[in-house]
Amino acid sequence: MSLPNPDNRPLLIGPPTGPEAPFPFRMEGEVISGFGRGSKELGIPTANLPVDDENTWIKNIDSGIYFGWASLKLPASHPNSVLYQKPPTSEPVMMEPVQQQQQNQQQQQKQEGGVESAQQEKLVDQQSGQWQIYPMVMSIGYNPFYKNTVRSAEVHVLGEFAADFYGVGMRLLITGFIRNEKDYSGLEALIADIHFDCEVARQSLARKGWRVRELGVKEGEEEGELDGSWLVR
Ligand code: ADP
Ligand code: RBF
Ligand code: MG
Repeated sequence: MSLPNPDNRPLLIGPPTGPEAPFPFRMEGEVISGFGRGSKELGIPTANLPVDDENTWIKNIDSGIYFGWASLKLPASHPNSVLYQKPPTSEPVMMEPVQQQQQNQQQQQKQEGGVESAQQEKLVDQQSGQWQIYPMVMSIGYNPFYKNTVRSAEVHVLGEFAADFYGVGMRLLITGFIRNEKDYSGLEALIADIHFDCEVARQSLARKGWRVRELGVKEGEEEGELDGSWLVR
């Protein structure tokens, strides 16, 4: 793929051997609502993390655009979860009698239990989630283009999601710094730069010194050498 690159930015950050000190950084939080500016409509949804006073990491990190790995603890009910099982459709499906009996029982229990058991189910669902790793780009700072007065931390996960994941636990392994935040004369230039950031992350992280071991080996690839165990613990 060839992207417009008017500023002649490099596509690879750092040496092939892997992240350089002080990287990698670790961060963790639950995905919250952001500014609601319609980043999703621009094709660049960003999962926001809380930036409060207790979160000392955010105070101590320079503003800018970073890249690395994100891990999401997707509940089994999320369509992208590896544990996800499609809900029964309205079409009649053939079922084994025992399975049918169990399902009827479960449905009845749900009706009898009311709100309390629905909450219980949500809790169990969140606990039963499984960490899933994706490459990511993130922005930390004041978004000069929007002149924010509060500092934010937002992550664009490089993956396709069939549903939102607000409230889900997210862990980050930040492997490097891409660039400073910029102001732009128009939205298009901002979007073009973000698309380039995504490509920088994809290509930089594809190198074996930067790929986390926990992703396993894909055909034609060497095993990653970066320790990502914290992302799935
Ligand atoms: P908000 O202003 O609430 O952050 P966005 O338009 O930035 O709204 O959308 C962010 C939400 O979109 C995330 O919280 C997440 O639930 C969902 N989402 C879907 N795909 C992605 C993705 N690839 N990266 C980040 N968030 C995504
Ligand atoms: N906002 C800025 O004002 N300046 C930037 O240079 C900038 N770079 C970004 C890079 C990435 C990878 C991401 C995910 C966001 C960036 N943002 C930046 C934040 C952006 O303005 C915000 O996500 C908007 O909501 C997008 O419409
Ligand atoms: Mg957002």
